[in-house]
Amino acid sequence: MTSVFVLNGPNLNLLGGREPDVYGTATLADVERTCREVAGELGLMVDFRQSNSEGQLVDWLQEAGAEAAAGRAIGAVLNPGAYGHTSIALHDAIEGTRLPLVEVHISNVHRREAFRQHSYVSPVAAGIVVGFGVAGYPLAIRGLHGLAGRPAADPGLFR
Ligand code: CA2
Repeated sequence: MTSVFVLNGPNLNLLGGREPDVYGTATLADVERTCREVAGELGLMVDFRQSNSEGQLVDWLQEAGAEAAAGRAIGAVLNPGAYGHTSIALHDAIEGTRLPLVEVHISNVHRREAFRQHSYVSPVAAGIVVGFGVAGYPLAIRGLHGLAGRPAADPGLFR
């Protein structure tokens, strides 16, 4: 069975606790459940992970890239958290493995502080889902599934 990786970066383990006005009240366990439901509808398994460590996320992106290259995964949904705004290493891991990836941010980062309005992940993402709350995760899985099988060199263009 084909899988989809859903990777979460720093502090997303805190979801559902503080800052409900920004991030809502759903926990990361709730997000995982929703991802499994939508992936199940699409005939996909979910590999759902969270880490506060940049290097761990790089390792997981490389693993997801190898699984995608082998045809065992359709790619990854990534909420990079704050590393999206800072990490060239995440950018390089995605680009270097040609991993089909959809970037998710729960909040609309473009309505927030200037430092959240740049992403090192976006230029190497096939698609971006921003500002829909945790509903962005199932949207991203559906979007990635819709892109699956398109040429890797042109993953983001619909013709
Ligand atoms: O909107 C998003 O999904 C973010 O990736 C969330 C990150 C933030 O640094 C990005 O700019 C946008 C923060 C992760 C969640 O942090 C929490 C902190 C306290 C309580 C709940 C979540």
